[in-house]
Amino acid sequence: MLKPRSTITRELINLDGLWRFAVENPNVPEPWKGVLGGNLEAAVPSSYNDLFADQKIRDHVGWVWYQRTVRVPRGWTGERVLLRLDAATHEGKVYVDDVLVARHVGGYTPFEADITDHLSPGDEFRLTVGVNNELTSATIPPGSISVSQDGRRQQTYLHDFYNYAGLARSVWLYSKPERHISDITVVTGVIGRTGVIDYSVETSHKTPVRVRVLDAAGHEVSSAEGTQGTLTIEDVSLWRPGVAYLYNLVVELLDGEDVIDSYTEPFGVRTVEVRGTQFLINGEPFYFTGFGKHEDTAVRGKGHDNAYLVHDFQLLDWVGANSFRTSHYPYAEEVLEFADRHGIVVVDETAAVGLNLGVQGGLTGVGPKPTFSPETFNHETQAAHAQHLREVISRDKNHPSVVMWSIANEPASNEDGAREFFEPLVQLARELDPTRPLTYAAVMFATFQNDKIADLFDVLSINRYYGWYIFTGDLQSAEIYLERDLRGWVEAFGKPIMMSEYGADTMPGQHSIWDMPWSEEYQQSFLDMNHRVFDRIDGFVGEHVWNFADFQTSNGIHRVDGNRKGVFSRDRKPKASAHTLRARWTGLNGAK
Ligand code: GCB
Repeated sequence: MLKPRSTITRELINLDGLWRFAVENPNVPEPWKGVLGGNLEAAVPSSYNDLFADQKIRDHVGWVWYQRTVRVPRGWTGERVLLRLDAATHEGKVYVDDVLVARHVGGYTPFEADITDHLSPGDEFRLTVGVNNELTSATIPPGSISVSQDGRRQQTYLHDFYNYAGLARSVWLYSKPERHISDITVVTGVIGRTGVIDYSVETSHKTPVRVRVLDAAGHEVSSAEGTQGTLTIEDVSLWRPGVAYLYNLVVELLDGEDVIDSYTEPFGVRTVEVRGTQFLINGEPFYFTGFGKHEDTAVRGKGHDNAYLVHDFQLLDWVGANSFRTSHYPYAEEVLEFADRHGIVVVDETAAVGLNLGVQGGLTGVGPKPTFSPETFNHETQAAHAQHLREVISRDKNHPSVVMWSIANEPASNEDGAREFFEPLVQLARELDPTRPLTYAAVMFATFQNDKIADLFDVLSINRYYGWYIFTGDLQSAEIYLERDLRGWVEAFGKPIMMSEYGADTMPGQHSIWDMPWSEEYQQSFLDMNHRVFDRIDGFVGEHVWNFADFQTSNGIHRVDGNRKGVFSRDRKPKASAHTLRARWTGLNGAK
């Protein structure tokens, strides 16, 4: 699905701002049929949960309603008119006046509605969006709903971040011509100093297509005709980690000499390959330094915010990070575009987090029921996962910053049924994108001896908390067990291996001269211990600390206003460990 853009044939109106807001009310069964009651307003984009001083809204399980009026520009006569929601977490229903025009399940991917036939240019209409935050065994991520003694519906889930919901990304009204470009795929290669670009274009009608490549200065450097083909760029400027270079692919639909639709897709020329135990970008070994992140800030929840976007990337640069993982869901497209422009490497993760009932068994890893079974996570869950994969890869396939897909975080890959669940998904991901390596982040209970799916993937991403959840405060034992564990994976699979999570909760201002968990010094020593181990292992391709910043979670006795494993606080102040990482990573310079 193409991101809406303004071009010479397309116009774009941003609908962000303050919308009327109401929580579902059994006395108003069809709230879209009139003006929403009450006097609440919600900011878009933002999660709604933390906006209001009302626990009932924060804890609500079910539908909430957003509403505003919109006018279709008079000049859009003859054009197709579309609404596009970058995300409605986790399910959205869109009404134009009284009419349902779109329904979409999946909280972190965009969807749109063609509303041309419901309106005339110049008309004003009532736009109402219902958003549902429920997670079940048929959603990705999964969850379950129970009813408390006093009749309240309560949402539980198996992932460690707060279930923020609402319209956390932008909403758009846009126009495109009747005969239009509907999709573009760009795959890049390099031969010597020549960039080789395989492109393919999908169109609504059979119409001649012209494509042109413009360099960063706007000069045309290559062109071709037809819906698919190969373009070459002589003396190509590569997209490199830390040194981004983007070209523009201008795609035009032609009717004789007339351009009837035009769309510009930025792209970078780079290659990604796993060879032996190396992860290669442009044929050169790449060592990941960085973090698992979250979309999470105070008040906004998961609401996209450009100020935080800029600042977070500044901090990544300051600390010497060259990459991050979009743990545990695909982030707003603005984030990937920014990474494309600034040369930050991204491991793009799906929202498949919590496919693991073993976590309910604490450190035993044995849950109350098997994770994969007809009663627990089943064909319906798998179908939702497959649909989510299709949407993520279709949205993100042209971003040069994205070098690998992580198709799940901490699934029960050690349990029976894991292979049957994941093998078809791996196959699907490879069909959708044969060019990028695949990984998943392996949970503590999945060891090199009992994991059932690692051989299906290209890169081993390992989440481990030696020195935190086990051997708490005993870094000497932690070091021995961590090394043994990682070496086991290396020897069993012979694939590149990276640490996709390691971290220790830390309260800023807590200090100790001892190995004292929660102190700033302990977080530093914990990281140092991990790094000593990584540096002793051949075939190690990277380290992503958990987490970039503190983030909100559901309530728990081991959470203090959320998860405190951030190297930065939630408001992005460095803990002492930020300086430890900075010293190491600016030294490594990504050139390990
Ligand atoms: C994990 C999860 C992550 C949690 C983290 C923790 O293994 O992947 O989502 O936040 O552990 O801090 O417990």
